Amino acid sequence: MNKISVGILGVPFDYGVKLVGGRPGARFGPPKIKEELNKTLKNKSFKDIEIIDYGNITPVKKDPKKTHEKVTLTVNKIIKNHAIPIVIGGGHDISFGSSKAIAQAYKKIGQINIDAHYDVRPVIDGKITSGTPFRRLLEEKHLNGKNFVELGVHSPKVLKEHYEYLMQKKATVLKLDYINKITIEKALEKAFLIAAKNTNATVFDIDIDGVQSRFAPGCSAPGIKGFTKKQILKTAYIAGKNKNVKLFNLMEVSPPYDIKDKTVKLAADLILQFLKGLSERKSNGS
Ligand SMILES: [Mn+2]
Repeated sequence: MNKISVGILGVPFDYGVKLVGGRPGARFGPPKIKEELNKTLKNKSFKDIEIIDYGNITPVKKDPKKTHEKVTLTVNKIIKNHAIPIVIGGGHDISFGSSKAIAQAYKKIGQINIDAHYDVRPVIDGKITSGTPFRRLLEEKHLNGKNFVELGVHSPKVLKEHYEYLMQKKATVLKLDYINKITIEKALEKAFLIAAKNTNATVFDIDIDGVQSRFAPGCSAPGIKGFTKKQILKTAYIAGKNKNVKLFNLMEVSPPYDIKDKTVKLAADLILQFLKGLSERKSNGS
């Protein structure tokens, strides 16, 4: 019986957060989250899953584009080794690099993003900020809007023109209030169907700022509103279980703003839930 391989890659880079005017600090996320994860994995291993640490990308200083290119190359390598990558940020701009690798490998992809924001800001004057990853994926045709689902937006600060851009691209937006009305399970069921329609792989993203600040204070832009801890853990489990999911991007955890390692611990728990889901994917024979 073959094991499922998982490749964990850290990207300690938050220059994109600085460029958008946010509070940098997410570059400290990968080592802290890995440390926490390894502590837990010592006592709790998944017998059907082999976990390989691919280390951390050495970022190209003040150069998101080149850093993302390095991410794409390494994620390609992980895929070639038949492993499912889990990419830990860093700023959310990094997801462009990892999702692009999945698009190269699988041709047609779907993308699900759990986030307080849309992250479809345009790249102005070549400035690739942490608010741009999905705009870039859509514009560079790695992703078709019809297979893109955003879950959890609630902030009154999100721009109307970004919403309109998404509608024009035929993307799907499920706002927090609506998700709470229909339940997170139902919302994800919808999201995964949309992402899988006529595609070969689905990418699953969590921006930790989509979670309520009482559970995840350690990020650039914490908000009082958002998903609960229970909800977000459920999303990672469901994503792990879904056989179409070929990449998990876990972004924006910023240890310098964390309180008692709450956010780092939550991030490690999210990976564990994803792994738990993956191990069940296996036993389903899928
Ligand atoms: Mn984001």
